[in-house]
Amino acid sequence: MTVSETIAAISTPPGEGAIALVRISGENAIQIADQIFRGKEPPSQFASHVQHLGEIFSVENQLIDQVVLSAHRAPASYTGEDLVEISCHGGTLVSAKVLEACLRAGARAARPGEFTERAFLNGKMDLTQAEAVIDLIRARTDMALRSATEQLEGRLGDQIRKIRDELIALLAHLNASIDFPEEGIEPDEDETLGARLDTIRNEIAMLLATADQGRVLREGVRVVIYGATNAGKSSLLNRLLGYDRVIVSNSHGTTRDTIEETVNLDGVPIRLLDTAGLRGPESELELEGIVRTQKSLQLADLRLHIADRNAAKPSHFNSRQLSEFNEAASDPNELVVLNKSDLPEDSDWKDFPALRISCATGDGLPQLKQEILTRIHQQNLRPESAIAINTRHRDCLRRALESCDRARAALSEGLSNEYIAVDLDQALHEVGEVIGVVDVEQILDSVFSQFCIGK
Ligand SMILES: Nc1nc2c(ncn2[C@@H]2O[C@H](COP(=O)(O)OP(=O)(O)OP(=O)(O)O)[C@@H](O)[C@H]2O)c(=O)[nH]1
Ligand SMILES: [Mg+2]
Repeated sequence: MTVSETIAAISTPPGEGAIALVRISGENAIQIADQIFRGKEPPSQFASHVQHLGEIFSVENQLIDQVVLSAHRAPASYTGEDLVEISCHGGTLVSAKVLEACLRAGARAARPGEFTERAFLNGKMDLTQAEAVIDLIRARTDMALRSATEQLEGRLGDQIRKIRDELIALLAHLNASIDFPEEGIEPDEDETLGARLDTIRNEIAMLLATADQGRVLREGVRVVIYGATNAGKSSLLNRLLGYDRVIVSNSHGTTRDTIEETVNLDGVPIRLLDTAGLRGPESELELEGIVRTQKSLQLADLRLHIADRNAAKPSHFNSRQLSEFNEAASDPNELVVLNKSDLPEDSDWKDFPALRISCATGDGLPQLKQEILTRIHQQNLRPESAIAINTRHRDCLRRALESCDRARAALSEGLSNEYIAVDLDQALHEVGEVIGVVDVEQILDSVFSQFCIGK
């Protein structure tokens, strides 16, 4: 597939830096470079991928900057098209002028992601790899970075292609036995067909099971800090973050809104939410804050219930009100923490089984961090495997799984192979969506190569 327009953009972030990179991609990229670059020889004479020193001039013949330019000839470039890279000085104005020169010489300003989109359209990468580029840029922990790198290398794409190939082979066999009965192609026995279907189904299900990991890698584990007013929730957020992000005060009801920050706990990204303290609200505003607390709790992967051990046990603690959030005291998603261990303990808390910490002195915080990680681990939220699908992949794979299940049910009900083939065809389409290939022609190719029908 060719894309005719030549595009250009500044590929480095805005602002001052040592170097800024301007890229041009498309059929006319090198010809545009010839128009604006002056050096020992024009870019059209450059060997591919070799950097040359020279100067960029505007169409009005004004010198803009001294640059280093390289031409990357199709198809051996990031986009798969002719690609020119110009490294100029990193001033905002300089790079803007270099870009302007490219545009006036005939390029069009690129849309966000358009270079990677072209790489995909020109078959340089599949969709999962294109998505990995953005994951890589956004990665905030080593684990997220590793996962993005592996996806960029095509590990997820390889798994998807394997499932597709199995589906294609199965469909090819089914279709051949339907369409060419005189060729003596025996349909698979129901049992064999069933077993092959089950294998495919399991492979899809295993990929689907990485969706939670994918969410954790891309967004983080949601940990919500909640409890009575003045318990020290905001102090805990500040402590875990390592700086004073939230206002802390001795008056009850200080925090009125939910506040979210990300911390990196031993490589696991954690989205930490501080919430408005729970009490009988004294104003509309406070009530709204408490409603938000409740909403956050519903979406939490882990809840940290903080209480002030220096004060009496709040009435909500073991009452029905609490059980709205917390069905069972032994809920693995709930961690009760008694704060202010530097102060004397109220008799209400005698022998109360909970972790004791002090946000004032930092006592017990290493244990709390460890316990948070243990709980996350127990929920399988700790990303271990590098393959982790995103929401779009999950949507495609869920539909594919349903199609496989329908095919399986059709088989169990003894329906004819035509019915099974319709569902498998659907599954093939849905699996293909993950990597951006939806080419059913391949089934025919596969039929011909496997069964020599054109003899
Ligand atoms: N002595 C002692 N005081 C603490 C500790 N943690 C917090 N405090 C104090 O307790 C008070 C309340 O702390 P916050 O962090 O604002 O409490 P909160 O739970 O966010 O309160 P609301 O936002 O009103 O719900 C402040 O005066 C803190 O300095 C602790 O470990 N020891
Ligand atoms: Mg607070």
